[in-house]
Amino acid sequence: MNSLEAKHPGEKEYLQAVREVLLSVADVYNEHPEFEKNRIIERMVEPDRIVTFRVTWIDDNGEVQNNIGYRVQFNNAIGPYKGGIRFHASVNLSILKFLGFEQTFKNALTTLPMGGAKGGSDFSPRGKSDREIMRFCQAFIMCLWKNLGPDRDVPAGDIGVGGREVGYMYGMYKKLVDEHTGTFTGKGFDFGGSRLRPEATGFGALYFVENMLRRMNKDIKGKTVAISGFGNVAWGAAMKATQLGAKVITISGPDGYILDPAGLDDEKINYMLELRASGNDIVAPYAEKFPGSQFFPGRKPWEQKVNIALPCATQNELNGDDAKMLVDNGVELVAEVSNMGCTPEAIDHFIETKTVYAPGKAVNAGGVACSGLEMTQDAEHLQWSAEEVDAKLHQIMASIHEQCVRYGQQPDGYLNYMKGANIAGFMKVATAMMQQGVI
Ligand code: 2IT
Repeated sequence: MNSLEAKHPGEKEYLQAVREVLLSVADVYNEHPEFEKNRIIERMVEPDRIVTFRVTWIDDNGEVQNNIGYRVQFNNAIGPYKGGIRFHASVNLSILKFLGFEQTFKNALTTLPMGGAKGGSDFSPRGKSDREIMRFCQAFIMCLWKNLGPDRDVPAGDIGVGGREVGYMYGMYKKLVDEHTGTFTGKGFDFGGSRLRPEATGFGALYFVENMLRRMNKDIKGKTVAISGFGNVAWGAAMKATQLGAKVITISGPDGYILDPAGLDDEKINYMLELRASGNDIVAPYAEKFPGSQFFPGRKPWEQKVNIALPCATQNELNGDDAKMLVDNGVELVAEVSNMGCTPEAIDHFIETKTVYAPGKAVNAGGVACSGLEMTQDAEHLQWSAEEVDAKLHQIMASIHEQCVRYGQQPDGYLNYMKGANIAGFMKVATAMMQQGVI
């Protein structure tokens, strides 16, 4: 950790993600001297390759715009590089390295053969026209396409990149290689996408939560749920939580959060899509549209008393003070759906108070798992029904939960999901690296 900090000063998200995993795996690492001998940790914490490029495009006023693009190909020990692309003003190398590192272990947990990667740009889709988004996506892929391929590196969406952006990027990719190889997941169903891919991250998270509750002899019906965010992940989570009989009482945006004591229903969940499509990145209009709900500007939903908390927005969105409020208010379960949604202080507080908490790399793995299923469908030139995909998603989430139990069970009966997920993911990648020699 010291040498990594010296080599990459200031990359705080990346160093945070690495520290969490290294602390979790210390014991098993020390049981395997062959890992140390082969410098497995030193090799695992550095990305295999980072591609960075200038993306130049022309806006609607005819002005030339420049952004920075990146692809971090982190680790391909267990399969082709796989992971999303993020378009957000905050994107930098530290954030993409943390995401690529997390993705490597998450993908290992899915049981599917996928390595880890992440990419993106500091391009902000906020307020951009459809044509501007298209031109940017095309310019981005013109810089990156040579590094991609169905058995090499398969991108997908993340924050700021949904079906529309994937369509524009894949369109340009396909034109350049002149082959329909499915080298992108989250594509539209009409050109090789998988059923349920848009819903998969949120649905998978709720299937994972059902497994957690089952172990506690509890039922999700009637539980109150706080969700943060209002993007694709929050949308899928709200829909499945509601279908399973829970009551979702919050969503949030960069401008604040909405409290809706009546709970979200189909109309309100659909309205989340409208809010997002507006491109303004705010949730305040929800309170004007649905009487009985209330907007709290500049605040986070974790101050509400709920049974279940599901961070679904972005990294470090739930800090130590938020964790204290949730625990003091008697929260029964916290499942991180965003990547690294909780700060180290928040996680420490959950573990110290024996609060049931599971990390993003386990809870949100349903998204990339469904991407893996999309790759399989593309490779066999078939498309499966929603029922078939949903059944596989259920199995995969149950398997991830089992892996957490296997490696995370503590002597006092507390299940440390973070430790379980980190060790299970680490062991799979480390074993694959060992078997492939020193490369
Ligand atoms: O964080 C994630 O797992 C994603 N953004 C989805 C990645 C993927 O390749 O589907």
